[in-house]
Amino acid sequence: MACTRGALIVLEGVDKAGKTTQCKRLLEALRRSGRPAEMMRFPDRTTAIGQLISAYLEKKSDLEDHTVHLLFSANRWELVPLMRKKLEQGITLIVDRYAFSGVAFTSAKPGFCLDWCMKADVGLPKPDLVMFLQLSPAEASLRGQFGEERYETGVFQSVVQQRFEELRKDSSINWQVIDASQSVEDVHKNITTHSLNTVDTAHNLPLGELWK
Ligand code: 2DT
Ligand code: MG
Repeated sequence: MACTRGALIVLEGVDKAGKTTQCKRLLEALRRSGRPAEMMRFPDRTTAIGQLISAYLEKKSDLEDHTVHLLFSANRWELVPLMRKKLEQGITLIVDRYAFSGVAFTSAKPGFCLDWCMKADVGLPKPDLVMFLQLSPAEASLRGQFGEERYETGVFQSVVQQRFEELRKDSSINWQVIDASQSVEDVHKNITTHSLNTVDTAHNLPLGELWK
């Protein structure tokens, strides 16, 4: 076989959509089916840059808005060599948030356009599949209160939701919208179907570059 790379699979969505739960379920399902897979999440709060981001999200520090945007992007770039290595080894990566969250969250702030926000992430490894877990603000609020971190308010999240909608118009990305109001099991089945198709076709395709 000429090429046996893993697939780059991203889960996106607003808070409370169930991304983390579904990433874990998908990881188990892929492994059970004999397909090597690992999970990653952004921000990765374990690196030096990630710790700056984490303190900002926990409101232990304040950072200028452009600066924090670039830190989120740098936090992805610093993991690119590792991501490429794993993908080349045939490991599928399941990623909890990626550049789409980066753009949706920053561009929900006053004075930021989608275009500026996308620039720093141009050229990142391009996901083979981006599943957007769709949940209305009304349904999200039924799942309980937001937490204490920055950005965790209903008003901000609804602007984020609109920005994601704009990003989903980009047909160069393989977006799949998943109805996250279904049961955990049904969402899982849906996500697994899309992912298996993607893993089994990615082998023959070169890894692309995001937004290029
Ligand atoms: P978690 O709750 O999933 O840890 O996310 N965010 C995330 C950004 O503003 N920019 C980014 O590039 C990324 C990846 C979304 C923490 C918060 O960080 C936001 C929620
Ligand atoms: Mg959170």
